[in-house]
Amino acid sequence: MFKKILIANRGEIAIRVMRACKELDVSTVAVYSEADSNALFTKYADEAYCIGPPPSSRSYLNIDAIIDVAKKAGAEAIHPGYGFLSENSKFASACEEAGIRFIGPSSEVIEKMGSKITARSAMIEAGVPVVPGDGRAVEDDATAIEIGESIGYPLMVKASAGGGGIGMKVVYTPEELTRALSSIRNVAASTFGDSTVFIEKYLEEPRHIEIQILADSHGNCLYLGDRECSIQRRHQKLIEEAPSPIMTPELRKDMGEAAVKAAKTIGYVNAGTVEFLYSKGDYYFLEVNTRLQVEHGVTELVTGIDIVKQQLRVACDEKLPFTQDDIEIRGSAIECRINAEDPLNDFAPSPGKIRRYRSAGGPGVRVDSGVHMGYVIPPFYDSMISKLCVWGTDREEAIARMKRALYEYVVVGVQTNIPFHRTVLSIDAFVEGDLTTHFIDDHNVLSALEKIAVSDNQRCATLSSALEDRNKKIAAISTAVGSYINAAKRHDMKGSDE
Ligand code: MV4
Repeated sequence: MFKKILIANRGEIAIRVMRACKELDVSTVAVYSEADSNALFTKYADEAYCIGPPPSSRSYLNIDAIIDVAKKAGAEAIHPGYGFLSENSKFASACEEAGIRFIGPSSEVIEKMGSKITARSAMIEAGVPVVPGDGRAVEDDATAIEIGESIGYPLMVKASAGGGGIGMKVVYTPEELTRALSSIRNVAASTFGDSTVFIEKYLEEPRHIEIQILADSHGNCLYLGDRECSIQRRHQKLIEEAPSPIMTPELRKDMGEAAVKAAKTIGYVNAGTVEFLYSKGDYYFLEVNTRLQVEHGVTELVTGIDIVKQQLRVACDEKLPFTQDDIEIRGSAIECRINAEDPLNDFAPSPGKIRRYRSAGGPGVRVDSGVHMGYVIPPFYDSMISKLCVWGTDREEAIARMKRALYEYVVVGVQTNIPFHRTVLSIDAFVEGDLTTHFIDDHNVLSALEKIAVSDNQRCATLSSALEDRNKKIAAISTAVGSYINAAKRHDMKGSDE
């Protein structure tokens, strides 16, 4: 095992990786921006180095500065977390050239999967189903119209370098197609520096289902089951779960084996995710995420496997300690991403000081966070405060636990999307597992949310004013126990016989 690694990330995921290091007795090196000098992850690390000013372009994306620190500190490997440089093939190759292990797949694999056209053709080669379409780059309008005719409308025009919902457009008629092509080309050229586009059939109300894979450098590759991530807003996932409510042992085996075939075909090593769209009984390859994902925790809860520890093991060429037959899916896990954002103001980020904070706990609850009471959320990065995960023996218990955990969670000082989660969990279609990527629009979640958010805000205001008055001690206790203390009916039995 490595003696020391650098974590090229911040917040909860930096802590998540360092927790695995602590258990494996690996020393940790943090890098941080000037905005994060007091953040928890810098204190959790054994060593921490400031690498630049707050904007990520000048700190968390500064490849040279990070490699310099790794060399200076004697780190043998770098874990990139998610986001930032995690899927940057230039970063992976810079590590390789500096003699530092990149904890992830090779730079070639990252680069190959970064192009949707290359990824798509690799999947066809592996025999994995892809969305009906034309895998070639579209050069001119006449060819596009021909391709459109053969696939049938509606279509989706996608940038080959696209990601995060940027560089794609739905097209319903041939008239719209030419305009969509040039608009996506322009967006792709300015955002990704690559104007290559291709055309696929548009799937109207799919589910987003992904397979977690794990591969070592000895040719062993296995799948750790599935996750469903259909509940998302503007390409931001908000609720994820494992397994998908529609999953059967047969479908899991089918999709899992497809994902493993895909991974073996491209020479994948380390943890990764193969994303699929699922529609009307069929599944179609979408893309490969060559990193540890935000939602890996729900897979850990249902498999009992610590994915980050396995990432470290396979990165130093150890063999996977289990086979596919050892992998069992037990119970059901759900994750709600708790973000500092205002659900009553179009989910605008709500940075600032967390004045009172108490996370949920108790049976089956896992919270991964990088914050604490008194912490000031900086405005420069994403707005995630924590990942609230629950496990239950079945989906019904997991939902009940998540509702209970959301009830316990207290955050005062910044707005959060907790009311959003409470709303979704109260919708019958969610409870029935009837999910699609259009769930939020289809079920009027945002209008139902308004009522819940207003009443939650009142609860927070009561708690927060109690904190200001002379009765500080009681207020402190009630924060420690949670705002729900205000909801309890209290009876004084003094003087009665019992
Ligand atoms: C699609 C699609 C429907 N048909 N491709 C969104 C992110 C990008 N990586 C691919 N995406 C989609 N591709 C075809 N041919 C619908 C989406 C999509 C989506 C996919 C997964 C999760 C949420 C989504 C929300 C809107 C659209």
